[in-house]
Amino acid sequence: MAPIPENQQQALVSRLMKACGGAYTPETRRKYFISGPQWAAAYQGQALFHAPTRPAIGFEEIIRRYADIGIGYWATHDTDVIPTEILGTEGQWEIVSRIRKALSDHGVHCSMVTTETFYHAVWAAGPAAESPGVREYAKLRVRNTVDIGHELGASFAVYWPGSLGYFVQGAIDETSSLRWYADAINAACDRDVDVAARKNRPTLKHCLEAKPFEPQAEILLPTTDAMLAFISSGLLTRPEMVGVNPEYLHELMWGAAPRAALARALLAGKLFHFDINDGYRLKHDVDIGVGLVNPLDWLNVLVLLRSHGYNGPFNLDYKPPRTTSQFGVFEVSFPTAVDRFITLWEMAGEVLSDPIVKEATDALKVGGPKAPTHDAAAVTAANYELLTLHELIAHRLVQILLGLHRGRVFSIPSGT
Ligand code: 3MF
Ligand code: MG
Ligand code: MG
Repeated sequence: MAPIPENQQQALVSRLMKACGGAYTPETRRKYFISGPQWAAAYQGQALFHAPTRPAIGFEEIIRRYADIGIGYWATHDTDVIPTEILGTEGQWEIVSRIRKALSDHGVHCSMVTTETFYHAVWAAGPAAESPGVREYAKLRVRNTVDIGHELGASFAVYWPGSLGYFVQGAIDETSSLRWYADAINAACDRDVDVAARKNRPTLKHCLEAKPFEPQAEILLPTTDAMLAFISSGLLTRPEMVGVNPEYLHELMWGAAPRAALARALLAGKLFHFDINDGYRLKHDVDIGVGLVNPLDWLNVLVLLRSHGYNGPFNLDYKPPRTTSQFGVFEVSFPTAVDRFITLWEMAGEVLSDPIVKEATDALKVGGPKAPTHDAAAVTAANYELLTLHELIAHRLVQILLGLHRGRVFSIPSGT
């Protein structure tokens, strides 16, 4: 193959993208509660060891591009769109009204707002630092985000306390930090109750998002389970308003089974919001697009969520790779992420109605003949052969994932 001239490269990408097929229409994509974060599309490819690879891009263009793709919801940090210096001042409302216009021009809804409590130097010691001044500032910021959320018509507010922790131990008392962090969440909920009453809107769903490490070396609330314990610790004054926003990869990062972590949140009635992406166990937060690494695990996750009626947002909290161009972000990265999600979601529906999976799971639940309860050997024998169904079900799930349940087989060519 000859070198591809620069001015023919986008056309090549577009042609191969089309050849991939399997794309859903924007109308179909809009039927799912999929949200596109401002920060994901605006990510320029930078990191500690990486310079940016893409130009800056503003919210107006991102909202327009999301709308074209068929991503019907948008989410943002306060500082993704408003400079820190004018947050909480009159100046921010001019920007908020421009956002409202962009959203309404393109028929996109703001689903979620979140407060950035990790980037600016003011958070060097975290949002629940020893200094009362920093903590008052943190309250101002979360209250202000609640105000912005109501103004933009959001239903969810997310909190990721990734800087609630430390690099060196011994300088802070963790129990104080956790109490102070609860004070900030309480301030946000109190403000929400007031604003919601004034605007005649429902209160927001406040969602805590955990990540086991990064950016701090040690994080005080590192897992969704820790968040669930925090919610019921007695420190929150309105725990009924607070739930969780698990992120698929954040659970995988500490070695969890994301599906099991989600199940625990479902049981607690606290699964409000879900950040979707992919990556590897026990590695840093690589934020790869959903389904590119663990499609089988993703299928299983979605089977769980479908079977328990989860109806919250699926937030595309990933980072288009730094090898993807700005053109590629909107022509390849987002549409393919959305389409893999839709495919896996529909496949999960196929799993739930698959006669083999159904008969096997029903048989496991009904069990073998009644055996004397005190007799372990008899109870074992009564169910022994049925348990092979566990592996059979796992095989069936792979068949559904690979389309083999529709009869696709591979044969070895004769003569080899
Ligand atoms: C970091 C994250 C965050 C949170 C966001 C939402 C930048 O790993 O996942 O995204 O999702 O702050 O509040
Ligand atoms: Mg996230
Ligand atoms: Mg993340």
